Amino acid sequence: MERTFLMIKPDGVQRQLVGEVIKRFETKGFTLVGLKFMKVSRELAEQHYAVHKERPFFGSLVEFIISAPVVAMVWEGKGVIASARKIIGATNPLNSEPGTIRGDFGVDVGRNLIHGSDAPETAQQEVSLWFTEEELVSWQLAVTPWLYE
Ligand code: DAT
Ligand code: MG
Repeated sequence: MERTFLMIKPDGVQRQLVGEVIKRFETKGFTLVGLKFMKVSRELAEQHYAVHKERPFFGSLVEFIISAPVVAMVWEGKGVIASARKIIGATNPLNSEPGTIRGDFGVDVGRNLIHGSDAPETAQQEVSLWFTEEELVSWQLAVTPWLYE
């Protein structure tokens, strides 16, 4: 079963959207397999966003991610990587469709509330960067037969 890494960024936590965000993934039918509330170290933030190292916003992005607590999560389900990106919405909240998390709650690209892995390879990398095997829980929702044919 596919897994993806999601992180509610400091703005999402400060805006008190943790429950709202988790609810959207729960009601969609995905399974939570990892969850932690944490302050992010500079080293982890830089590793996580290493692909953007040369971009002009890299410094402020890292400062922002380490500025206040985040919620790191791993979610599981059929097609969860691409589906989570759709639920999250476009990178710039002004371009995100209403009904998406960024479209419903954000206005600024530097305050877009949540991160989601963008592809199977990055999902795998990010899950193992943020979580140890022991921190991930393999379990099955009791409603599985009502979610999957
Ligand atoms: P996404 O988070 O949708 O995968 P990304 O990987 O292109 O977007 O960029 C990572 C984060 O960097 C993004 O969530 C917010 C920030 N960012 C991206 N483009 C930016 C820009 N032009 N100005 C400021 N911050 C930006
Ligand atoms: Mg990205």
